[in-house]
Amino acid sequence: MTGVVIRSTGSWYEVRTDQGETISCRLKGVFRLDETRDTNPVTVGDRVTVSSEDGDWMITAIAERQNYIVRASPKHKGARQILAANLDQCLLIVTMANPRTSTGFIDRFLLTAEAYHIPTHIIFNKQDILDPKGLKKQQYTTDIYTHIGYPVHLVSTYTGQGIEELKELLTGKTTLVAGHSGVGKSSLLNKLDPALDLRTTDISRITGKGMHTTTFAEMHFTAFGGRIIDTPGVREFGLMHFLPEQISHYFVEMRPYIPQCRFNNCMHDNEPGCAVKQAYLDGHIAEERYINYLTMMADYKANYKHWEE
Ligand SMILES: Nc1nc2c(ncn2[C@@H]2O[C@H](COP(=O)(O)OP(=O)(O)O)[C@@H](O)[C@H]2O)c(=O)[nH]1
Ligand SMILES: [Mg+2]
Ligand SMILES: [Zn+2]
Repeated sequence: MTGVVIRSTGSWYEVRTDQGETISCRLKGVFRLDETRDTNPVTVGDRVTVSSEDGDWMITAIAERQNYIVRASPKHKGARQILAANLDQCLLIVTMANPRTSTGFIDRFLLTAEAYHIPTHIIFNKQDILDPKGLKKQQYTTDIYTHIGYPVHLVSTYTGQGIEELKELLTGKTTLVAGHSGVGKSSLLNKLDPALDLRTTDISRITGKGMHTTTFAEMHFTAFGGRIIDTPGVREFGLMHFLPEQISHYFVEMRPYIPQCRFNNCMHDNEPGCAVKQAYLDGHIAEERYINYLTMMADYKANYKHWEE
């Protein structure tokens, strides 16, 4: 039998079979011996083959992934955790209200999504509580992203603003929903399909960015015909699986300038004849994006020693 992994706890995997039944499975030992740096050999969204052995369901084969999205493992330094596989698109949920999402976080997520060619929409939630200052900040930020081709949607799970539009976007697709804890991911999914009945956390109980109510990524089948993967509040996306010289290629607006740099190993910082920096100075690349790029490069240097090798 074949199906899709909808939830994984590390030792048990829930699989929704193509017949529409949900079964709990274990993983055949052979997959654990794999020489990978991944902390999880099977992830939500994986297409698998299952068979019954001595009354237990076992995953016996994993289909090749079309794509996947990863982060640095929060527990094991140097290892990576595959968050989800076989995605049609990502929704990055952010808000300029409480807890405000930084463009640094947005850009890290976009970098990962670009690297794996997964189209991403940015959803600005909590429209109902933005004050004039928040609205101004939001306008400034949405302009940056729409200008470089990322679709932006303004929504409120409280008033219902933008919800129908999102439903259309999700119908018939497998979508990863990501964003900090407290931005309203679970509330949004409940609004899209009340039958999901996901737990939400009162904002007053969310301290900083460390609170996680969703412990594991999980795929939901919605009434309107979409597959949605809800993820734990993702704090950080690690960069360790990228080469430093690749990073600028995943900043879409930098791409056309890169071939015009004087040195073909230009890192677009202080090298003479850098076309990317010139484009920034000429106002063709947003300051926040350029600064976030430099911050990521500095971060990379500080954290990954093989940089110099
Ligand atoms: N004002 C306002 N609050 C919201 C909105 N959506 C969610 N919230 C609140 O934000 C908090 C966190 O929501 P939750 O869905 O648990 O966030 P998650 O951690 O991203 O899943 C809860 O107190 C929600 O009631 C919204 O559109 N407007
Ligand atoms: Mg949640
Ligand atoms: Zn350059």
